[in-house]
Amino acid sequence: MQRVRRRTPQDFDRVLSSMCTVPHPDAQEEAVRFLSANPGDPATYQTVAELEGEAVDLLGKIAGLDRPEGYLASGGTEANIQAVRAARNLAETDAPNIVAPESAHFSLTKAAEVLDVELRTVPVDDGYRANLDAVSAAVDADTVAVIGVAGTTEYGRVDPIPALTEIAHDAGAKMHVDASWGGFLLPFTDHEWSFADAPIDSMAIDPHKCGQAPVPAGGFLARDRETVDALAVDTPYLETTSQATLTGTRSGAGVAGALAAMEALWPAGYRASYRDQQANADYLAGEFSARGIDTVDPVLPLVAASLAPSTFEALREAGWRISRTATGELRIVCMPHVTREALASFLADLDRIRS
Ligand code: 0PR
Repeated sequence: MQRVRRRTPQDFDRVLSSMCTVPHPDAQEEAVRFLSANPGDPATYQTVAELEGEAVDLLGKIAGLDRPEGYLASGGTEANIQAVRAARNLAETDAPNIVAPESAHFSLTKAAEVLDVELRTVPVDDGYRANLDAVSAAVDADTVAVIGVAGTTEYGRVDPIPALTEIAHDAGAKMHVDASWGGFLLPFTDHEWSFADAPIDSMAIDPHKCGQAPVPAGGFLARDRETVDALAVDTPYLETTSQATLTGTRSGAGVAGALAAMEALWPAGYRASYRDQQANADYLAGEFSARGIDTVDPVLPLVAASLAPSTFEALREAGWRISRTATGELRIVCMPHVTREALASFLADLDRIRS
């Protein structure tokens, strides 16, 4: 019998700009056991469906919601699309729009395009957070949702969620929080971001980012059943007669892996990770500043700094997997796999290149 050739996946040693990370080992093992179960057909695959319920309950705990509705999505992109879709389906307008800060993830551009909703992006303030006056000016009677980001992709900033929620609800729109990246860090900070901090309607919160779960595991949470019902379509020939997810067949691995990671790490493990990640980001920002490099203060464990394009390219050549913000700054995401030693070695390469 011919054997399958084993390929070695890239290791994480020099990956500094990704929002994925090494999963918790037990979560990885658990994920493999559920690779063929399909939570998209919960009446047939009952075990994995139960696990999904438990995972949503735990996500609710993390996000400050007692009786959470929702499901495990493929990632933040799907959760954001679904939030916009639910808001559009519940609203009564022929010309729906959504309002989001320009710092919002590009998945909202996809959402607007596939759902035929107008995306109104508004400027951020000097601190890279949604400008409230600009949001107020952009909403109108056709606004179906306002989006705030709790942990932005480029600078790790947290939008003023309670104030945005007020603007959204005053306009008769839903409030969606994109905590895809920040959701597993923010419970250990003083930021106001969660269902407990403001009457938000829905949230994206991804176990496969800072939740240290295997990919794919995103989280879509809603305060009310109505939001999930607005997404349901009939599935006449399945054992389960309706489906609210965007994808059909889904990976049971995502569900089982996410639950295992959250059971292992919530809350003490995540708190310890957050502290280490933030300490690493503060260290890196301090080292950049000491070298006279303009650095954006890391509110969450994400450091942006101005580097000459030639230096950036030389670091890439040296094997570092790094990326840039839209305005060209180096961007380093201090995920759990990014160690102090790796950062020190990165700085040594930086010094060698700049000397
Ligand atoms: N919302 C926010 C705030 C995000 O940062 C991201 C992903 C998403 C939504 C979308 O999540 P999914 O990619 O799970 O659908 N931000 C990362 C980024 O664009 C995604 C990523 C992850 C990119 C790992 C590269 C990588 O190696 O940078």
